[in-house]
Amino acid sequence: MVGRILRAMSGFYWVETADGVIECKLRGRLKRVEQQSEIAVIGDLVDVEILSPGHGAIAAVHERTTRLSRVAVGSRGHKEDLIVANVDLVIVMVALANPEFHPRMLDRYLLICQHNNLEARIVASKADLVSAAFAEQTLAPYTRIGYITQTISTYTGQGIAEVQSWLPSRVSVVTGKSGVGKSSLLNAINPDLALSVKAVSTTLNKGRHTTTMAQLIPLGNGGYVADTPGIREIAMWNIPSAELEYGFREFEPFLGNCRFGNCVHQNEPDCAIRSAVADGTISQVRYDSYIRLLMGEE
Ligand SMILES: Nc1nc2c(ncn2[C@@H]2O[C@H](COP(=O)(O)OP(=O)(O)O)[C@@H](O)[C@H]2O)c(=O)[nH]1
Ligand SMILES: [Mg+2]
Ligand SMILES: [Zn+2]
Repeated sequence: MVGRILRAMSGFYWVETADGVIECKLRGRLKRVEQQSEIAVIGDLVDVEILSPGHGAIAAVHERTTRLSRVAVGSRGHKEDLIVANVDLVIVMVALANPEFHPRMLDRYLLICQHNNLEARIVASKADLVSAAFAEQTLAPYTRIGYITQTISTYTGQGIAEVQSWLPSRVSVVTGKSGVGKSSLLNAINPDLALSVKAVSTTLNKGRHTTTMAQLIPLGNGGYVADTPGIREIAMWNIPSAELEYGFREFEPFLGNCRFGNCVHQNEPDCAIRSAVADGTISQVRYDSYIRLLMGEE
């Protein structure tokens, strides 16, 4: 029987099958195979053998179409830390206010998606706290380079139906810094979820980390969504500096046009990227993000 892993914890996997959700462990022989990355993660399609009602074993993991991963902290790119398999869409959430909008964080998430070859769309939340003009101006650098964006408010309901229309028949991941309203959005989309929504701590304006574990939620329309842990986990992702430029999709037409083949577009002469920034073809905000990431800054 084929199923999809919805949740994984301490060697147990909850697999959605035609017979309902089955609690599984891995077959011994799967565990013995040396792996470059996790053997099974949420989103994986697996073959399940039923052992007793509601219990089974994962006998095989199907080949993954896509993966959302980061490099394990400290290992400098040697071990892949896979978060979700078979992701079709990443919804990157940013708040327009409270916490204050920072392009750096958004660019970091977009970079991760670009690097994993995953489609990313941007949801800008808490539209009720800002003017429509501010929202539009904030998103302009992204719509201009082809990102689909949606401004929402879970308080007024603005934009929720649009985001909902993205979800059927695909696996989506909702990601973004803690406190931007991920759980609120998922609750608005599917009130049955009743995910916990915690107040943003006002002292530091740093969202609290309330979602502890990623899980895939079946929406009943062939769609699944995962509410992934926020910034602490995924923002540690480390991309080699030579590969950073590929994470910025608007750089692509200019790559290869610099005087030096190994140009990192920082202060080399005759740099095609820097001249595109100078004439406004590439946005200064995005270029600044690139430089910060190049310098290894948070
Ligand atoms: N003003 C405003 N606040 C929101 C909105 N959506 C969520 N919030 C608040 O933002 C805080 C964090 O929400 P939560 O869904 O827990 O964020 P998460 O950490 O990303 O899951 C809570 O206090 C919510 O009430 C919104 O559309 N407008
Ligand atoms: Mg949450
Ligand atoms: Zn250059």
